[in-house]
Amino acid sequence: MKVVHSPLHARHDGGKELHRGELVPCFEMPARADFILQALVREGFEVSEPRPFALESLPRVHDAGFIEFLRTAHAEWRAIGKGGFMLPGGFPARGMRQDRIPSGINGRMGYYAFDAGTPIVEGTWDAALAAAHCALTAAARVAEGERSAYALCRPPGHHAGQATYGGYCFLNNAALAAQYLRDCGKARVAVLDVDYHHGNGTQDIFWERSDVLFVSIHGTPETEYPYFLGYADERGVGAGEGYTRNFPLPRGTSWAEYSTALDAALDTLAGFSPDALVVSLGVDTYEGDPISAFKLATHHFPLMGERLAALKVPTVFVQEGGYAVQDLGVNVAGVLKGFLAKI
Ligand code: 6XA
Ligand code: ZN
Repeated sequence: MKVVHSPLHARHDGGKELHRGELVPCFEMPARADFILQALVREGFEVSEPRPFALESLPRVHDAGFIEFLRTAHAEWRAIGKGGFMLPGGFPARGMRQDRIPSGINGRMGYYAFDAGTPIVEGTWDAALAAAHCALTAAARVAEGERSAYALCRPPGHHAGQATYGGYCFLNNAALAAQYLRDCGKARVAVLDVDYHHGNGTQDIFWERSDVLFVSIHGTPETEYPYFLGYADERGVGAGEGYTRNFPLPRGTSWAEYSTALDAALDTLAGFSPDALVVSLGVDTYEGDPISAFKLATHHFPLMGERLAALKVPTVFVQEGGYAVQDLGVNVAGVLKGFLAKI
């Protein structure tokens, strides 16, 4: 399995986030990707840089105005005399207008953001675009016949919706990979999201579609971020009805309960007979994760990889969350090695 990685990820750095009432340094930091890369190189994985893609590959998934906002946001911020990181201070909540996009940069930031935990810095666009290109390159490799590929995406992507950013995510790398596979002729594409947090953005993007199945196992939104999506009764609408499936689990979930939910998710995936699979691979389900509350141990990650291999579907792995920085590499490598052992 080849690894796709871009050093440009490091351009997204230096922000603070509003975390449980305090402004703290971001948990989503460049060292995350460095530790994963080191572990994968140590394990003998071959690493390459992403291929170039036209900007036109993004509007297949994201709104054009949203893309333009992300591309120019920090330059506009600097143009009003500001520097450093940008965080929004107001959102179009219930009872407010959703149909007017403010022209000022502060209002426009609040229009597109859904939290105050996702700072934009000068290099954010370069890093987010490079991450999207990593995911598209991994998808291209699988479309060209490779059994699997891994995109070391940073910043992550699964919270980014059609026209929203948040949860450290700007462009939805997994959704872009899934759409790319569709555009290459894979008729049925499944996305399995195993990150601790619900992939609200991916769900939003494919909500009304039957050609992309979205399945997610995650901490219940009753108590866990992103709080407002990810319940079991969300199943898609219109043509998409039945093509979204959520498996929310309580804080403290250990491997035994997780494994049962994983079996149910895999049954759902197998029932769809996908031509390709995209795995949103967050390893913040790890017991040592500083912002999450499941209890998976390092030795459980290879078991997850083995189960994914049993689907026997060409698979693109896309990196999402995971903040126990020192242990990220071994946990990610564990999933990939477990997968490779069983194909
Ligand atoms: C709130 C927590 C964001 C969670 C990000 C994540 N600042 N998503 O890991 O998968
Ligand atoms: Zn997460």
